[in-house]
Amino acid sequence: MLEQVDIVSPPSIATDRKPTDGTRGRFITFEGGEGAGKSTQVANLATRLRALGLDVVVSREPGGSVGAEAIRHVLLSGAAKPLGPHAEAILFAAARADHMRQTIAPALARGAWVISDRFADSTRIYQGVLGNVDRRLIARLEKVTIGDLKPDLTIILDVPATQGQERVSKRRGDAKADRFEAEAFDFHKKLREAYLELAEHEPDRCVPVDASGDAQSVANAVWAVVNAHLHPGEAPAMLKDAAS
Ligand code: Z5A
Repeated sequence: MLEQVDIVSPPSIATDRKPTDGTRGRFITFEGGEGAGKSTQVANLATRLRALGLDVVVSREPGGSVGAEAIRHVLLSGAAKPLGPHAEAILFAAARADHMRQTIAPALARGAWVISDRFADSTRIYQGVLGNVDRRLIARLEKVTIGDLKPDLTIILDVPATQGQERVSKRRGDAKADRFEAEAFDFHKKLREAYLELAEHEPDRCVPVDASGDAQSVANAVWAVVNAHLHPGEAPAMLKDAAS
């Protein structure tokens, strides 16, 4: 049945500008398990890029646009959990489609550097690998939501599951765990393995960074990776001009 689905490209989500044409901005995503330090490192990288005069848009998933933030609430509250991982994958994709259209594509088209705290790899790993959702469905959802506008660089922050969980529970205090934080320890261990496997399969785009050290040393390691892959200091003047 899946084979009969006719997939059409999404109506031009600004995919007319390719990553290498020199005018489109750059798209960086952060991935990893809970407590890996994604939000911390996204903020740090944004500060460093802005210091170079670049136009930087920070976003997150699920969320990053009005429609996607509404879906985020449904997903993280656990309201969609009884519907099963297939339905959750579709909801994450619906949120991503809005995020792409409203936030990411317009920012890249004007030459901004977009940094997203999680993106499509989270669906591949959480719903695909851990939720056992058919990978063909995941691939097709990806095709209709992001088209050719793939991240230029994905940084996978890698910490042992115990360390990530300790950070999250320290931050949470007495508050209730959300839908995904509440998963068992084994889930978080498999999550880490799945991300490392992804990095092995897509080494040109996905770079694992040891995130077990203090926030500053991780930030330095992230900065080294971004410089090696995307050379922000040498960004064409037109990309920098977009910030002024
Ligand atoms: N999900 C999905 O299933 N499918 C999808 O397609 C997408 C998402 C897009 C979103 O949760 C959930 O949705 C997520 C996957 C699922 N699962 N969960 N839970 P979220 O957005 O609420 O949370 P998160 O993405 O998992 O991130 P997080 O838990 O907030 O962690 P983080 O962003 O990686 O870390 P942080 O907020 O930067 O830091 C956590 C704490 O550790 C904080 O107190 C920091 O001050 C501290 N920290 C950070 N770095 C360090 C270092 N280096 N040393 C010590 N302490 C540190």
